[in-house]
Amino acid sequence: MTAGFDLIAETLAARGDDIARVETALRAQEVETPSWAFGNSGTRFAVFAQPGAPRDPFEKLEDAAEVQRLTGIARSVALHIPWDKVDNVNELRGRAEELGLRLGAVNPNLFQEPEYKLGSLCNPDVGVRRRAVAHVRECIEIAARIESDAISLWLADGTNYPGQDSLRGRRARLIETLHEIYDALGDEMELLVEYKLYEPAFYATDLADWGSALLVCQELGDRAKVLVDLGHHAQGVNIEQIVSLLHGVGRLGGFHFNDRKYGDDDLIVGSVDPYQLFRIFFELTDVAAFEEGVRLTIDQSHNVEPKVEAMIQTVVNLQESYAKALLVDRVALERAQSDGDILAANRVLVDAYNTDVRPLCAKVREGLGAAADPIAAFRADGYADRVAQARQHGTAAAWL
Ligand code: RM4
Ligand code: MN
Ligand code: MN
Repeated sequence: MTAGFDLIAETLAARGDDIARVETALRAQEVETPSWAFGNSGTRFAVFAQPGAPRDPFEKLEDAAEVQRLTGIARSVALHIPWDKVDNVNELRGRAEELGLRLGAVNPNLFQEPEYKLGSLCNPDVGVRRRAVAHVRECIEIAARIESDAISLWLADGTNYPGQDSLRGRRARLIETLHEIYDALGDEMELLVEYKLYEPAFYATDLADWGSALLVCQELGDRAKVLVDLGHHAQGVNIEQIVSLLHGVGRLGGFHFNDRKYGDDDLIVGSVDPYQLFRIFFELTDVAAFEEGVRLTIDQSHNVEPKVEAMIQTVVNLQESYAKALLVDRVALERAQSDGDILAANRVLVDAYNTDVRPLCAKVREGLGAAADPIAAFRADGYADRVAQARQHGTAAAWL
C-alpha cells in the first residue's frame, strides 16, 4: 500500500507537482448521502424488504453516520419530505449533530399525491398548483429551521399523449409557480432544478433536459441552478459536456450521482461506466467547481443489494474518480492540446484514469480518521447484523 502511494507521489514530484495538493483536495471533498436510499425500495414490480432497514428518519441518520464513519467524506444527508417528516425537526437536527452529521438539501415530493396525476406545478387545476406550491413552501420552512441551504426540486410533471394538455400552457404555469417558490426562498438558499428525460411521463416531460432547466433558472435569478442526475439523459449523451457548459455559465448547482445501463436505473455510481464518472470529475477539477460548492449528492436505489454497504462503495467510487481527475498531468495535456497532438492528449487522460489510486485514497481516509478499507471494516464490524437485530419490530421506512 505504501509502495502504491509512493509511486504516485514520485510520479507527481518528477513533473514538479506535489501530492500534498491532491491530498488536500481529497480531504476537502464532501459527498451528500440521500436519506431515501436507506429505506426499503423496489422496482415497478415489487418492493424488496431488507433486514435492518431503518424505521424512521432517525435510524436513516444512523446508517448515514456509519457511511461517514468509514469514509470520512459523507458528513451531510439530504432529506425528502414528507418521507422524512418528524414532529420536531429540531430533534432530527440535534440527532444529526450528535452523530457528526449535517442535514443537507431538502427535497419536496411533488409526485406521490393522487391529485398530482396531471402534474403538480404545471397542473391545469389552479387548486392543485396552489397545494403543490404550499408543499414546497413548507419544505423551505423546514430547510430554514435546519439551516439547510438548498431546496432540490424534481418534477414528475408531464403528459403521456400528444394533445393531452397545452405544452405552452404548462410551461407558463411552471414559470409562474416557480417564481412564487423562488421568492419564498431564504437569502442564503439555492433552488436546485433537476431535469429528467422521461418517466413517469412518457410523451412530454415539463423539465426534460438541461436546456429547459437552464432557461427556467435564468428566468428566476442567480440562486436557481441546474441539478444533473446522471441517469436522466438519453443514451449516449455527453454528460461531461453538459456539466462543463452549465458550470461555465455559473448554473451548475450539483449532481445526483448514480449509474445506469438503460433508463433511470439508480445503480451504484461508477459501477457500469467508471470512465464516464472520471470524465465528469475531470471537467470540473481544473475550474475549482468543488471549492465553489457544487453539491455532490447521491441519488440511488439499492433494491436487491445491501444498502449501507452499497452506499459505502458509492462514496469510495466518488473519491477514487476525483483522485484520478486530480492526477491528470495538466501541463502535458495543455502542451499536447496546443500542439494538436490528439493521441498524446488523450493518453494523458487515460494515464490518470489507469492509475491505481486506492492506496492514495486509503491514506486520505485514514488521515480523516476513517477506514483504510471501508468495505472490509464494515463487514468486520458487524453493523448490518446489529441493526438487523435491533430493528426487527415496527414498520420499515419505504418510499412506496
Ligand atoms: C427521481 C429523481 C429524484 C428523486 C426521485 C425519487 O427519478 O431522480 O431526484 O427524488 O426519483
Ligand atoms: Mn435525482
Ligand atoms: Mn431519478
